[in-house]
Parts: sequence; structure tokens; C-alpha cells
Amino acid sequence: MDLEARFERTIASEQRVEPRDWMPEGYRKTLVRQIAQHAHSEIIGMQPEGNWITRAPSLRRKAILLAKVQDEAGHGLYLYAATETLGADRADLTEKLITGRQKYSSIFNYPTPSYADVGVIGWLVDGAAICNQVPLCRTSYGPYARAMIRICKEESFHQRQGYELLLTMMAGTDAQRAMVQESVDRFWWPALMMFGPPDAESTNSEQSLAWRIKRDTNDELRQKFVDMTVPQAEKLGVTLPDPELRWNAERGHHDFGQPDWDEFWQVVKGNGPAGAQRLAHRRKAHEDGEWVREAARVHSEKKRGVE
Ligand code: BYC
Repeated sequence: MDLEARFERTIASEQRVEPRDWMPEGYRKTLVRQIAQHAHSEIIGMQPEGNWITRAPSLRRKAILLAKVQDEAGHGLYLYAATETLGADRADLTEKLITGRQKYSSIFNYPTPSYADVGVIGWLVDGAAICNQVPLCRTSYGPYARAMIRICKEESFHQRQGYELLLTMMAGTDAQRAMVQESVDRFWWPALMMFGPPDAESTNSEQSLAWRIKRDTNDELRQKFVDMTVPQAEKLGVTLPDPELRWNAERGHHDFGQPDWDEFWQVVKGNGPAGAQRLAHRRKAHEDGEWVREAARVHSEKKRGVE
């Protein structure tokens, strides 16, 4: 059978495309782009919360936060490994990240000045990540779909730890409740931006949906996230900072306002409030790790008997 027809049939019949299968070059490139951005997001995403590890208020909170941030490193590694099955080179992807030639999620360019941010990131950012990533367990490329299954299980632990931290803070003092509300006010709109631009401006969606790399549009997932989050906010006792937010019985969904899309594009271009700091930190970590890469290289040459 013609290779292209076989590929199309695999996609149409909900089978998975595997590394040794023939695939169109555009499909391979789109996957490397999306999976690399996702991997970079996990690795850069360690920084905003990592900021609080040394200052977590108890041993229990510190152990939970350490475990969560370590999980994110693991997610980055599974995802880089998935790009390698497509012929990408991890060192090259890292180089592209630290020189600003490849993107990572806009959300990680916002600072975390308050300890409540740890809870709010778990609740809203991991909550948004779950909405976006559960459908990716059914993405058409096998290694990516399988990596997403484990990632999603861990993300749901992350979301619960965030919500549990916020429930505890909301049952505390007025000052603690105010900290939570202030953090929700800062993170609500950036969390909505995580789903990407509105469908009309999403340049990649049409092709990615046709190839079943993406399973839902950006706006569909954003709506799902809002519908899921509103009752959680009510239970928690916080106000979501959107005057247009209300239940629409006719649609069976919440209506809500639009994020500031100019701000989104500025952040994506690298002009976010903590953008330069995040990349500088990642670049330094990479340079500081040079001796490890060098030692590993020499060790493997020794084992192969190369002088
Ligand atoms: N930030 O055509 P579109 C996590 C770019 S990790 C920055 O709709 P696509 C977590 C987009 O790349 C979160 N850039 O794109 C980790 C494209 O530019 P290029 C990351 C964005 O790919 C640690 C342009 O805008 N999750 O959750 O079809 C701790 C047009 O957009 C963003 C993933 O990566 C953004 N928010 O759809 C806690 C999930 N949005 O590349 C949590 C996998 C869009 O053409 N990725 N852009 O130059 C996806 O599902 C899709 O890539 C997206 C975007 C829905 C994000």
C-alpha cells in the first residue's frame, strides 16, 4: 500500500503512529515542535515553585513541593525522550531553548512572590495542564501518548496538593485568605492563556487536529477549564477576577471575558515579567552542568576502550 495512504488510514482508524512508521515530514516537525515546547515548559516550570522549596513553612510542605518539582523534571525527560524517537537531538533542543529559538509555556514567565502561589499554581496551572493534557493521552503519535498517561497521573496529584494547600490557607487567618485571593487575581488570566490564542488566531490547530495530534481546539479546552474551575473557586471561597463570568443556561456553559491577548503575545515573544530571569537561570544551570556531561562522555569512551 502507498505509504501516505497507510499513514492516513492509521490516523483515521485511531491507531497509533510508531517511530519506525513512515510519516509526512510536516507531521514529524509539528510533533517535535509541540513535544519540545512541552518538555521545555516542564523544565522551566520547575523554577517558579522551586523558588519556595527552601522557604516552605513545614517539613511536610517541603517534602510535597520537592516531590512535585522532581516530577516535573521527570516529565521533561520523558518528553525529550519522545522527541528523540522522532530523530531530534536533546542537546540541540536545549541549545534552542537557551538561545530563545524555541518556545515554552507563557505561564512560567510570571513571578511567584507569595507562598500562596505554590497552591494557586497547583490548582490553576496544573488544573489547566490536566484539561489540556488528558486529551493528549489519545494523541496519534504512540510515544507521546504513552508519556502523557503517566504525566497526567502525576499532574492530578499536583493539582490536588495545590487545592489542599489552598483549603488549609482559607481555613486560616484573614491574612492567609487575602494571600490566596491576591495570588488568584494574578494567576487567573495567565492560566487562561495557557490554552493558546483564540481559535481564529491558532495557526497550527487545523492541521494538528486533522493529524489528531491535538484532539480539541484551544477555545474548547479553555471553556472546559472555566466550567471545571468555577465550582472549585466557590467551594474554596475565592472570587475569580472576571466581571463577565456567569453561568449561561442556554449554552450549558459559563460565559467569561477574554484575557489580554496583547500581553499574551508579548510574553510569548520573551517579554514576560520573569522571562529573562527564567532563561538566564536555565542557561546558567546548563553551563554549570558542563562538567557532568564531560565526565559522562569520558566515562563512556573509557568503557568503549577509546583513549
Ligand atoms: N505559551 O497555533 P497555536 C505544564 C504558541 S507544561 C507559549 O494554537 P499549538 C506544567 C504556539 O507554540 C505546559 N506559546 O499552537 C509544567 C504557536 O507558535 P509556533 C505546557 C504558546 O501548538 C510544570 C503560536 O503560539 N503544555 O503544564 O497548536 C508545572 C500559535 O498557537 C502558547 C504543553 O506544552 C503558550 N501558552 O497549540 C506545572 C501541552 N500557546 O510554535 C504545569 C502541549 C500557543 O507556531 N502543547 N503558543 O511558533 C499543546 O497542547 C499546544 O502546543 C498548545 C498550543 C495548546 C499549547
